[in-house]
Amino acid sequence: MKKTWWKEAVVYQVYWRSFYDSNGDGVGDLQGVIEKLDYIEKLGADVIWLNPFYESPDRDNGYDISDYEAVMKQAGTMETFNTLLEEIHKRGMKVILDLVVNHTSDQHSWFLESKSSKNNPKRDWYIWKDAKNGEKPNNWRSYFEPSPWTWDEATGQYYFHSFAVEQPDLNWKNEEVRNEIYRMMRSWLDKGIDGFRMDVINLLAKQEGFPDAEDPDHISYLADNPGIHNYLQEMNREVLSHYDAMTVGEIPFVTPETGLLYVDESRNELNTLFHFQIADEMPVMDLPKYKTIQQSWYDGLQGKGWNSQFLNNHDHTRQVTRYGNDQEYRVESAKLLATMLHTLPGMPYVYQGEEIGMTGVRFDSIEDYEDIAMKNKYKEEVEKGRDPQEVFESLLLLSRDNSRTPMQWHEGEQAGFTTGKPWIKVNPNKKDINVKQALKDPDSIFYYYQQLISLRKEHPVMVYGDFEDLSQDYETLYVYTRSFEGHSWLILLNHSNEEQPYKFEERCIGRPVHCLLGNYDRGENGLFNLPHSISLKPYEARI
Ligand code: TEU
Repeated sequence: MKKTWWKEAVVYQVYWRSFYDSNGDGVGDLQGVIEKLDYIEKLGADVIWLNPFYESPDRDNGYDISDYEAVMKQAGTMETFNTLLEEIHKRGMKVILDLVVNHTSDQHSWFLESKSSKNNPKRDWYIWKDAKNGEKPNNWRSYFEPSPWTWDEATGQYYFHSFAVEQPDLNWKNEEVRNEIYRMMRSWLDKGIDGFRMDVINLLAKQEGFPDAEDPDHISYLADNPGIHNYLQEMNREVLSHYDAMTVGEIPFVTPETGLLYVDESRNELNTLFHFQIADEMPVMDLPKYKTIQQSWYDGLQGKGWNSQFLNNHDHTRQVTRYGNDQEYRVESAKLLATMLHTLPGMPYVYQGEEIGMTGVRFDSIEDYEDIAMKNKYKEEVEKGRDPQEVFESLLLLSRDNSRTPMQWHEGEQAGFTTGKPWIKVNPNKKDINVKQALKDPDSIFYYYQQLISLRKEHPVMVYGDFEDLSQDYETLYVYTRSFEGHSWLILLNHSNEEQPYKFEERCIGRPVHCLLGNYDRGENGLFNLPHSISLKPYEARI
């Protein structure tokens, strides 16, 4: 496939409100990101993805935007953003912004106008429907609420929201809406940003007529509807094709077949995608399933489109807690997961704090949590009469706050995140897990990531190599090769807390190899011939 800068990049996700607070108000900010750019540069990341920092009432941590072209007070000012952009570029890095255009805030002036009367010129910018026999227009659920329909008393209609009540969906059928969004995108690109992470981008098109769902709890009816590819091709034609920008679509509920339609290079839509087959179908590590999902995406996209690799982000519990072992093998398993994500085909994403092995969190009470998804679900279930403690417990593992606690810079007050009171509590394990300590320890997870990232710069096999799984018969071992221009890498991963033997295939035995990187084996053995079998230590990873 054609070489491009973004295929070779490693992206570092900055959830700025939890990254570094420069002014002591308890919320991270863009100035804080500027002050920590040297840290990100030291890690070696090429691209920074910044979560939304636009003006917003902040009901869903910035994903409810009230002005796409202004900076939210807590984050800073447009001047701070301009400086940040300049400082990122000065260091040879790039930056992509979150594009949230499925919905706006209910405080956006467009929605306020739309809602003001049935004949307002912007009425059709959102999705309004009459009641059906005095009831809601259909039986659907929304992501964050029991129903996606909210009644507006003043104008006597329901409006539609895929997420919270405060996040009305835009009507993408309306050409004025599309043109206004394209104009806004161009204005950011003209400023010099390097691309977009596109929030739930496959939700833009809605099902014609909003028919009732057979299984209302399975909300896939919200996504991937007819018309979506016309919008994205139009967006590409009108905006993206005029810039050297990268795009990654957040695309829930797709398979490799439907996912390919978004990223097939010949279709001119998006560059790459986040699919959620792993996050949605694999609550804890299930390696055989993981391998099957990886294989199907590899087969589906091979030679046509580009994948992304991630196991956590601001919505998904930290990977070492969910898919590794955050207790006795925290360091080993964090390195193992990193080895895997950086050697599987696709762009690797590092979510802030992952590079020091930050873990999920368990606060004592629902009061300590901020996540609107969790809080709404808690309320809904408790109102049904369920036991509050039981509901609380059931929401802990996947609460989005698991990955939203402040970045742990050092062991002191508030982990060095803020001098004030943080908007969300710091994880009590800051004493053992923090940046200061990681930078002092040559064996730390941080330096392991640094090595992985620098290997990518030297070895195109890591980016463009063909993939072959050599471990279909193993439950807890993942062993595969990447091969490119006569050069082969062999990756061995033991996803268990017990030592595991692995037998090489006939064609591998005796081949000369050396260890490039490992979380136990540091390559001191030099060149050796592959034996018939080896034994991998708990959570051992080797390239
Ligand atoms: O997330 C959308 C979302 O909830 C899903 O993509 C989910 O992660 C996936 O289906 C797997 O279960 C985005 C943002 O990342 C999130 O923070 C926002 O709250 C949401 O959109 C609304 O803008």
